Amino acid sequence: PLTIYRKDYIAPGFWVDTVEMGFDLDPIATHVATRMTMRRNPESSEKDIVLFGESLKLLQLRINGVSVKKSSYSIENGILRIRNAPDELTLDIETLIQPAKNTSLSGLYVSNNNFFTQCEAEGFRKITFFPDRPDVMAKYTVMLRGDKKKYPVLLSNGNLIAEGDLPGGRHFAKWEDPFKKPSYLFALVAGKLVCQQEKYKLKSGRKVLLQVWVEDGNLDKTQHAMDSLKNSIRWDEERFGLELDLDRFMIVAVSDFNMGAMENKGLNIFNTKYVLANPSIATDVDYAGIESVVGHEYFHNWTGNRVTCRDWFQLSLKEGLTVFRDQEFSADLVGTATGRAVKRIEDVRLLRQVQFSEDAGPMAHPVRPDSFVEINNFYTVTIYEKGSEVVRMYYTLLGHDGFRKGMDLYFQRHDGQAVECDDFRAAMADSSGRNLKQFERWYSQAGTPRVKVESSYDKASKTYELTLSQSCPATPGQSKKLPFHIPVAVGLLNSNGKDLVLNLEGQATPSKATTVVLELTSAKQTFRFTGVAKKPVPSILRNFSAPVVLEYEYTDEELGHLLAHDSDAFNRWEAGQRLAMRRLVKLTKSVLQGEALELDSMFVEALRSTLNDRTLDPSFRELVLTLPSEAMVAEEFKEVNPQAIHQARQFMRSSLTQQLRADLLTAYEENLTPGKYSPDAVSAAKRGLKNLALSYLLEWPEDATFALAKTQFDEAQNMTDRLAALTALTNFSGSAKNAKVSAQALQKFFRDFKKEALVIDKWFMLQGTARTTDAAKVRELMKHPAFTLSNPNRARSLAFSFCNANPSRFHAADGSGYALWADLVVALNKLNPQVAARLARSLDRWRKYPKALQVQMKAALQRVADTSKLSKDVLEVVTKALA
Ligand code: HT7
Ligand code: ZN
Repeated sequence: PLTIYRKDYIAPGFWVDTVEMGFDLDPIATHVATRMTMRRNPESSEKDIVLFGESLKLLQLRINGVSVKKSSYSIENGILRIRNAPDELTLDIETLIQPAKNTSLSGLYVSNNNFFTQCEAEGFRKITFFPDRPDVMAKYTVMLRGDKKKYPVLLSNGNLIAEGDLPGGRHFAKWEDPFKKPSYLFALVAGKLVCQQEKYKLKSGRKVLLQVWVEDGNLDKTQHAMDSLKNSIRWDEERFGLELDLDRFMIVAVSDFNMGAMENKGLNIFNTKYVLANPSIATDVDYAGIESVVGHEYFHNWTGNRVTCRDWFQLSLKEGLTVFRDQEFSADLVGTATGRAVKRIEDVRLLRQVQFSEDAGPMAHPVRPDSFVEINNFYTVTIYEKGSEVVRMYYTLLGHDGFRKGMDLYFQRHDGQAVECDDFRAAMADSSGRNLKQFERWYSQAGTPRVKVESSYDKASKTYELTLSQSCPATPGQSKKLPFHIPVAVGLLNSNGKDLVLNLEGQATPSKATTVVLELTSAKQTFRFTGVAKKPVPSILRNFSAPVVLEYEYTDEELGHLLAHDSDAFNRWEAGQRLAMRRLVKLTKSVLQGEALELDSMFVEALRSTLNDRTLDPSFRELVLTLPSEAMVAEEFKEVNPQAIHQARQFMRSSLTQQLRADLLTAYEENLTPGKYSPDAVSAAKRGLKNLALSYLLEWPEDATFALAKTQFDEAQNMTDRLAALTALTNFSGSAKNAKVSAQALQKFFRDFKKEALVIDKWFMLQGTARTTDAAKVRELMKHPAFTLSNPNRARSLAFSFCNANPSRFHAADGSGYALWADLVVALNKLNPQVAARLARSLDRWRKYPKALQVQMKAALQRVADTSKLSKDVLEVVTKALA
């Protein structure tokens, strides 16, 4: 397949100023008429008009009203090229498309008889021939026509400027977007939908119309999305001085959607998963997800839409920055210091578990990639989550106000433009006067840097030295790395657990500072603290100040000290994770060597005192008690044995339960949240700790705790408690009688919620990740009438959850997991290449497994690679995995 390189960028040969579109909506054949005014770009080396198009039937092509002669244009490999065009022109194009046949969910498609579009990254070219690249920005006017009964609602970007009836039971709506935008932000929605709407007053006093559109029957599930939208609008005004620039802002929910949501100008389209919520169908995690995704898409209006990307290699310019903004939004909404830390811990957990693994595999790429085959494969955790960490490092280096100045300068310089990651870095550098040249390597070099720290204390001179050295492993196409500019936030604790006031030699530290940011820019550097009366315990990489792996030889005692006292809540949690990880690695080795398994009391007691510390927020206690996942443990091994890791972790969980039973029961009882459900942080935190305690309690086969879970399941007043109880019941390994009760609960759950698609997704997910579920069980579940691969949420709920989140079963020795994976990827490839390619990534790390598994994984990969009519999406993933 064709590889596209960043270095080959050339500016477009023609700019487009205005686009007028007319749609005659019909699921079988939609007629699209497009008129664009174009002018030559004198600065481009491209002389022709270059338009992209895919799966289109071209009906008409006219320049200034005259049909273009066959000899003046060509269509080859998805490119319509017109030669000898005048410098200024009006281009008319008519195309015919087939939305009902479009199962890729990119371009114009049909879901539950309604029309939706998804144009990012390159879906607009499935609607009409167009310079479908983000640096071509134009003003759009859109006329929608369709059957009034079937499609009573007709929406597009911007403002509604006309609507009315047409002959034959049809009607029209005309929309005008006052802002110029790239084609990937175009959207239309048509069908039977209803909305919750509200007039909202901006800080400036201007009133705007907010709407949340859903299918009939779902209006009782829109309030949280509406509240999240209002919170987002207010937050962007307050934190960044950014106002909503439209008079109308719409969110539409669709159940068939490839990703989470899409930031189309003024008409955000969302996966129902990130809109619909009420206490009986959505969990606390769902509520938090809705808040952050609504925020994310709204924040794109400035970081992505007003200032967009020059080309898709710059994707992290908008995505990394917008993830940083949505993370800060959620943290600010919780408000408390612990709440912020909890959010930070959750974000870092995702980064480490998924992005660090990506960075160590065959798809590793820089935050600003140098090449791709299929851009849809580059909507990755590296672009999003690592990209956000890169933005966060500016924030750490420049401080709160310094970062804000940088953002202000960025908008001042680039509003209305399509720019590069370098332009963002320049705004941060120029506004602060700091040299951020070396910082560029965070964009150009892939791989997770490792920072090794050594300490030495000199009693005579009362100095404490930290020597930091950095390295970065080779990644595909990048064998040697240059040093990064790494901010390492450090504090020192005395023997009472109190922070020392720091004096860093050669650096002016703010008076009374207890955390300093060391700037590591060379391969190796030593930092010296003076006036240190006694040997301290260092708290390094506070708040996870850089996306690196920190290596420091802490003793268990030091980790216990940090877990008990560190003023930096992130590192307090981190100390507990290090204690747990050390033991999980040791236990896994014991499993592999057939040795007896044991858990030491130091660790158990450290967790006991955290669990019982009522001065700590329940959400923080929950995180400390949550063991590193099996995937995280796997990262510690050169060769991974998923069953051994599973056994070791399960042993740790059941030993903890055995020893902490009384404490867990107390935590359970103290954190009940009777009364009306509220998703607020305090109540959610209580439920989180209570349900964690429940999941532990059921690790030890005992009728009494099983009954506790059963009662919670039967009496739950909300989905958080109901699902937690059902998960615990399903994973319980007790008597046959209990197993029957669990199975009945699972059936009841299905019956009670069979009309709620998002809940049925949970039902499949729970089974996909259940400890007893093997590939055969997944195949059986795939035959269930409620299962379909055509709906991405449903496919993810079973197939992805099994392949990505049930490692010990997926990696079964008989290769049944891999055979299932290959069947699924091949089946999905025909329906929806984007979703297929995501699933294809489950075998990225096949080289990390024992030989016997490697052979089977390689064969499965090869089987997929050899499939005929493989999409370039899947081909890129499996080719890179096999390379
Ligand atoms: N910017 C949006 C990305 C997106 C997307 C990309 C490829 C295919 C389908 C897609 N749906 C949404 C989402 C976001 O980051 O906000
Ligand atoms: Zn985004």
